[in-house]
Amino acid sequence: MSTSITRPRVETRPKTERPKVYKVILLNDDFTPREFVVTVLRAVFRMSTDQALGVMLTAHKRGLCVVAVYTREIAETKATRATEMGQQEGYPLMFTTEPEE
Ligand code: TYC
Repeated sequence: MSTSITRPRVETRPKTERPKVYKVILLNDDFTPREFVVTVLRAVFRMSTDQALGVMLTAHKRGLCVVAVYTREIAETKATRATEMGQQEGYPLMFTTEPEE
């Protein structure tokens, strides 16, 4: 009688999938006061005043600035909340989201 040996199959395929992340992008406009943009960045994205000033000035000079990167739901919630803070004051302040490559 022959004896057969069964070895466990070993999974060698590397797992390369990463959770998709989304950028929150701040767009410049000509009407929202600089100080208000800083207030929104501090409140919604929990930035220090220095960080918020840097992001606001980058958007002001270049037209836009990546604020932060999150999972899709968090990115969309924060972009909506931040945009709505501007709308409540009658400002055209706009945050958008975009998947990161
Ligand atoms: N450009 C605005 C101003 O001069 C300030 C501002 C900066 C508005 C960044 C939006 O994303 C922004 N009052």
